[in-house]
Amino acid sequence: MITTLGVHSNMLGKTALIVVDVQNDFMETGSLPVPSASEILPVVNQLINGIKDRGGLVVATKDWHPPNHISFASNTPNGKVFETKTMEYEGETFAQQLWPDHCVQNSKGAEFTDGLETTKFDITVLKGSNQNVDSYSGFADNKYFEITELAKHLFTRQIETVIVVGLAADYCVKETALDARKFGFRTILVKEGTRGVVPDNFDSCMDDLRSKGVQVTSIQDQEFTTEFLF
Ligand code: VGL
Ligand code: ZN
Repeated sequence: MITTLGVHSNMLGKTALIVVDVQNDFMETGSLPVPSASEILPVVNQLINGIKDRGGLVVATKDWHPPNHISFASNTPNGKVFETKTMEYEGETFAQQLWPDHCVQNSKGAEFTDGLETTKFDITVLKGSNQNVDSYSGFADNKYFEITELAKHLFTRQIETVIVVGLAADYCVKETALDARKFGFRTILVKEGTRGVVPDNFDSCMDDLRSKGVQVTSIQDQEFTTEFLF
């Protein structure tokens, strides 16, 4: 690994960027559109290049559902998109929000969106593949039946700081950031690098994350760019 002298050298290699679910189905023309999703792309790419150039790890997640997934309204009798249903699996009862079919394994909608710097990704973590339980976080399913290999990769690399961006702010980005905190990482969310399914809830979502120990920052913040980008 290349190291440089000076104030930045203490972070080299210790930072991971997690790019959450920047997939066609979450873009404006996708099946589960996040308003203004494509606006995040320049910021996400800047972070991918910046973190990568400085020896950090770049990880992407993909929502990766089988066609019969529990979260699809089409798989629940009388299920309506956006309503919440009570589900049961492995003796646990839980609320499950219903969604349009999205990110079906190997479909076009599940592909990373054009314009994303995917060649820089070190690792892609798939989630949501268990038919019976949803997985918003890149670290684990919503009921913690199983964790993904994401934490193992971060621990193997002795990552200390995790920067989270992607889609959607109010679901998968939020839960990924909260789990990053729970797994012990300093966790930073770059607000220009994410958008919410429900834009009106964006500010309260950021407040909630802050109250739980996630640092919410701006790509304009000098302290942030000095530490991680330049
Ligand atoms: C997501 C809803 C359902 C997300 C994934 O990536 O935020 N939201 N599946
Ligand atoms: Zn999903």
